[in-house]
Amino acid sequence: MTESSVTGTSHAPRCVDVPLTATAALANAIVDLYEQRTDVLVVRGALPAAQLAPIGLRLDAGHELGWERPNERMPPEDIQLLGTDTPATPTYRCPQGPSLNDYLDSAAKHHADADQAIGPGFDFQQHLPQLLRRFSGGRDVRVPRAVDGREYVPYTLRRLAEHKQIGIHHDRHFRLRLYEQLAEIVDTRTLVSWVITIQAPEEGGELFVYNVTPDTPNAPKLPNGFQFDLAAIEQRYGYVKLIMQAGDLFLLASGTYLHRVGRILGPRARITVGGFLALERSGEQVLYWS
Ligand SMILES: O=C(O)CCC(=O)C(=O)O
Repeated sequence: MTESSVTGTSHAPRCVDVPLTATAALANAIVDLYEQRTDVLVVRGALPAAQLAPIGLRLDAGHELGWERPNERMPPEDIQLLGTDTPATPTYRCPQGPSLNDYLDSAAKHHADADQAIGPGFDFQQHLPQLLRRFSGGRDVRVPRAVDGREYVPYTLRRLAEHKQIGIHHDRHFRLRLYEQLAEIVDTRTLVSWVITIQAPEEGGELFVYNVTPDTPNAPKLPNGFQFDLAAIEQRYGYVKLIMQAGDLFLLASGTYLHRVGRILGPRARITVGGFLALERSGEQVLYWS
């Protein structure tokens, strides 16, 4: 379900929300996100919910799976991750984001953790590029490698337990040291987040996307000067609120628009698989990583 809120003169971000069966006309959706013809694309039933359900239950129950907790020191934002212990974003453990070397070391050490936790019943390494290719305008879709041949993390599993959330932020990350190589070869006008819900929570966990970018003049901030003032943003700017079910995919121009994930209510965790993607400058390929 999508709800749009228009505030004053600020329109809501442009959202396309369709079932997988209606995506034939969206073959160039990734370019549309870059060109700001669309800001969020939601594809309902992108992966079969029935096959994801047992995976969600197992991931939710599996306390022994070795989830990483890079935001542990900020309890409301204490997301759990499998697939890396050094994610490709700023975290409370590493506010400037990791170095490329640390990220790639972790990728080599932990990339099998996510596949193992899912088990043999579903092969994300096979399904993800197939799914993303539907929106790539015929471009090949692949995981990047560093110049020394090391591979980036293809995807991460994320668990948000009761009372956890992802606070308001944008992903204008190409200035981080981690991206010293990728920023040379991809189109850095934006970055696209892709997220598929494996298990939806009972309540909460919605995706909110705001018509506010890192360049919006005087975007409201808290007195500390760096955190965004959510209440003021919701009052002044249009936004969309998206409720995702198991199997739903979204693509969001997350390098451009502020967004957040609502607090989880109820004991069932929100479990997702996700990462980023970007168009190569040459226009030949789409690169995806997490
Ligand atoms: O988990 C989500 O739905 C959003 C993830 C997110 O905030 C991001 O990709 O930047």
